[in-house]
Amino acid sequence: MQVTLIGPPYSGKTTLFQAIAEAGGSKVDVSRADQRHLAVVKVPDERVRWLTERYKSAKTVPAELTFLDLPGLDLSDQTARAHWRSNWTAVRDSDLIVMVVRSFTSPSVPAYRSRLDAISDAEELLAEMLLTDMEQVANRIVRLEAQLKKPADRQETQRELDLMKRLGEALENEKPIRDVVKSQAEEKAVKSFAFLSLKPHVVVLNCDENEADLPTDPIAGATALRLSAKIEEEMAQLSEADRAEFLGELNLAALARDRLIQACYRKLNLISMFTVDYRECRAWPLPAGTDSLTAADQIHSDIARGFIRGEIMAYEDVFAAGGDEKAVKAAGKFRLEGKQYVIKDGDIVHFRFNI
Ligand SMILES: Nc1nc2c(ncn2[C@@H]2O[C@H](COP(=O)(O)OP(=O)(O)OP(=O)(O)O)[C@@H](O)[C@H]2O)c(=O)[nH]1
Ligand SMILES: [Mg+2]
Repeated sequence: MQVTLIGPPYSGKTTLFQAIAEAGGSKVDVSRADQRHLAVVKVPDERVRWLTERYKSAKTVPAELTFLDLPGLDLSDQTARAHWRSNWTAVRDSDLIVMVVRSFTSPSVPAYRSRLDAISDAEELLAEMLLTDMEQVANRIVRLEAQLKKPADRQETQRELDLMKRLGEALENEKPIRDVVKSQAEEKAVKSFAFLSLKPHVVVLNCDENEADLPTDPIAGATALRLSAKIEEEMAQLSEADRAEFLGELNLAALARDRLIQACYRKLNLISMFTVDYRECRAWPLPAGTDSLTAADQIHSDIARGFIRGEIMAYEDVFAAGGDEKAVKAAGKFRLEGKQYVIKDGDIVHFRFNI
């Protein structure tokens, strides 16, 4: 799963990206602002840490997300805007969009459009995404209308044309495609276009240090998070111990970057299933609603092929019992589930199989 950071110039995308990338243990070269940056990041999860310790697992494999940092999108300059257009392809290839908008004050960093207005910046980005989708829809309509003149597949062409016209109308009324596509058939019909306004998005308000960590109302209908990219980046450079001290001084419970990565994970509708023994503790990212058989197949196709039962315990129950599996069993909280059981976030599983 890929998360892409977009935003106006100098909003702090790369600064935030560096802090995020550090969570993956990867050093990234961000020396060129006009380049794309990519990092695979470990999703922070206290449960994985606890399970590794409890089962003395030799290896830990957390869930991962890929983050992509794109150059700033300057909509105030038509040449820059046109130049940036090729980047939309990368955004289309991603699963989630994080819009980073500036709300920090700094005399040394030029303000986008010579003002500081994070909400307008986010709205402007959204409007640009709708416009980009609209162009795509309009092009498709022209093609379909031409196709309609030919005898083949008229019914299907007409059906798609009707759908595209409906999408076009919604976009003109400033509605995202997400709000229009209802049925599974329609979802399938639009999937290959990878429309921007069909993707989930999160807004990050990059604000001054003293305003970080405050709760925020949704912006333009999207989940919003406040943080200071600068603090995050500085903290990412520190050792674990220094970081804890620094967090304490700033009265912060956790790194905002961790909250952001977790928010992305949730927004992608992913849950974590765990497998754990002395060899390995692993978090498996699964789309919410995944059944046991599909989950087993993720681990190994043989396990799905010879599936017998899933032995399931909830992390919460194991944690509450201090890791004493016998106590969990005695309390009737150890379950055997079939192929259709829907895996829940935090389920610790062991699949029995026979091939
Ligand atoms: N004071 C302050 N400065 C910041 C913050 N975040 C970023 N900056 C500064 O703003 C400038 C731009 O930061 P970048 O992270 O490069 O911004 P960007 O969005 O990647 O910029 P482009 O990729 O060129 O669009 C740098 O000088 C940063 O040090 C912040 O939270 N507070
Ligand atoms: Mg940048």
